[in-house]
Amino acid sequence: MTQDSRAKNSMTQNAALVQWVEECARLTRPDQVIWCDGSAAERDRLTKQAVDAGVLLPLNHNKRPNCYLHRSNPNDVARTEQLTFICTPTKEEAGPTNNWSAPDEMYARMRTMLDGSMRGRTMHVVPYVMGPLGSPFSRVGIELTDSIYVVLNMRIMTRMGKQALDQLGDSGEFNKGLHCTLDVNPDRRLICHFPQDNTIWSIGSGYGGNALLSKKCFALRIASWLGKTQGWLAEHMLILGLESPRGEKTYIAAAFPSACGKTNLAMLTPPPTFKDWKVTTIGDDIAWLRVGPDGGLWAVNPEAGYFGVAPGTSYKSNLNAMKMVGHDSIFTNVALTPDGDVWWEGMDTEPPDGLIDWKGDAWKKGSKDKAAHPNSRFTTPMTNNPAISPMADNPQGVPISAIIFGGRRATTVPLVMESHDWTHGVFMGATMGSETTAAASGAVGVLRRDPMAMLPFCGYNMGEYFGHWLAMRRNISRPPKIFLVNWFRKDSEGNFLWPGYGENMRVLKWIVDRVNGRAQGVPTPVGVVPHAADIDLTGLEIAPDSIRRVLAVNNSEWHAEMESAAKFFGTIGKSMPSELAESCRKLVDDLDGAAAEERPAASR
Ligand code: GTP
Ligand code: SPV
Ligand code: MN
Repeated sequence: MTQDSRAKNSMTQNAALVQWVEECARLTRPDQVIWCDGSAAERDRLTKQAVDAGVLLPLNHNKRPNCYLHRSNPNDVARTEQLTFICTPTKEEAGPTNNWSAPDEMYARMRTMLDGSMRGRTMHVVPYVMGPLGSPFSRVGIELTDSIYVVLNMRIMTRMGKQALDQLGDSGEFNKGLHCTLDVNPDRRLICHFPQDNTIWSIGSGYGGNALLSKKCFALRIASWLGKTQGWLAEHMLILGLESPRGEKTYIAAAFPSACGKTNLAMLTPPPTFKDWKVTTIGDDIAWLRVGPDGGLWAVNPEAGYFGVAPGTSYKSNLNAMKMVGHDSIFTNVALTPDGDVWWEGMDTEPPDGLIDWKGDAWKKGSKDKAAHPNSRFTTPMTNNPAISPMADNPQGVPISAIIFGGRRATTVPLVMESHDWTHGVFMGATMGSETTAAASGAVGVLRRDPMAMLPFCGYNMGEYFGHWLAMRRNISRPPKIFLVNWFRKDSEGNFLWPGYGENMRVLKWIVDRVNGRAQGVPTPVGVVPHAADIDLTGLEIAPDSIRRVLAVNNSEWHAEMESAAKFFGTIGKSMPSELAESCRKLVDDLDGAAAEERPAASR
């Protein structure tokens, strides 16, 4: 870097940072390099530029002030797991659940594609902090990107701009993210992580988790590895606060796979009979957890905004989400109404005449194609959320009393159950399964093992990850209780047995009561499951048969479940902790024992 260009950069004196930006610019050859300061003036300038370039479409500012619609390339509407790599020195470090490539080979391959790739474009330097400013949890990242859409989303999703450079100071410890849109061709799309270098290179996609490098790439894949080496956890978890009518506060973290209800649970509106309960949101997608001075587990949300699933969001299902996307939000791949507003499947209103679909084409009522893409999203600052917790920005985080794991399961898994202890809780998380959703490209509705909802996001060997979870217990003297939930169990006609959404408050109350030793449950081999009478169902119209079925533990289903879990454990190889394989065997024995007990005397 020349004396001259250093003098021109008034934003930072950080030599390591300036040198790295120079290096990336020499490789990609942008026409200009702009350092983002995060100011409102900068946002306005970039927004205008994006509108002029057709990247953003202004919505009706009377109906939805400061809101914009972005349509991505139809080949680029979800994360692409098959094109996502963990590049560690050995394949073993990435483990059998990740795509792996040797770092040198991947750098070389990508360097060829990045050579001169930003010619005619602007490189934006986006400094950001993950976690509350000044928090011991927080980490700084820098994303270099040629996409204005990415910059504007990063501005909402993170604490972005000068504040990040101030927090970084002279330190060379920052995540180095390089993102180049190229020509949005799936053949030239790669999302690559180099944990040992704290580096992410992402090319060929402009969408969500592929391109907003702060999110899944840094805050989960790289951070999970940092957590492993530094003794903390980076998880695909929402964080919520619950306040009982008596003022008792409980904080809960919950891991569900993509598009399985984190955003909805994080900001749920309790049903009328629970109106004196308060639910507040700390985070809706990612939690960083560490052991506090009190020996408990404390969590922060590293993000500052929500990148939420639009379809299914309505005043009825998620009032707070509808309110928060009323202004200052970016919508991606939703449908456009003739009066310049947004629409998606599952909204409260019928689709109006003259609707334009997510691709920009006229959409006809009754069409078999969706008007909004199933993975269409809103980007909204967390400060828009009417239910935001006063603790959302707390540098110390919040103390977690319960951890919930959950998947999308039509069968087998009851509405809720509690683990017997930490190891069993880790086992519950590790054996979790879920049906795939539109959040990643590929088939939807296919059951797969998705341990801790981290299958696509763990930046190192999954067996080591399980080991890290088990080992964390040694440092936690006051461990949270661990639960498994399932909002998605269905009857034989394919209808959900449980109404979900706000009604999930009833399950949260049982969990809070269990944490405080106040609620009953039935011990079963798979966990402690409430009786229908143990869950507060006042004011809920639900058939007694439905509640019985949603809570049922079926022995043969669980045998099949454990067979599948054991098979999955078998694929992990020698890093698989023996305690968990042992838990699996013990559970099968217990199931056999329970079945023998249940058998009527006559058949014995
Ligand atoms: P990511 O942002 O991809 O990580 O997703 P998420 O886990 O935050 O999921 P989200 O809350 O956005 O919900 C995904 C989909 O599941 C939406 O279409 C919701 O309407 C639906 N959903 C959420 N909660 C429930 C529930 O309790 N029951 C049912 N049946 N559907 C739900
Ligand atoms: C997810 O898929 O879990 C998301 C959306 O939260 S994305 O940012 O695309 O990863
Ligand atoms: Mn997610």
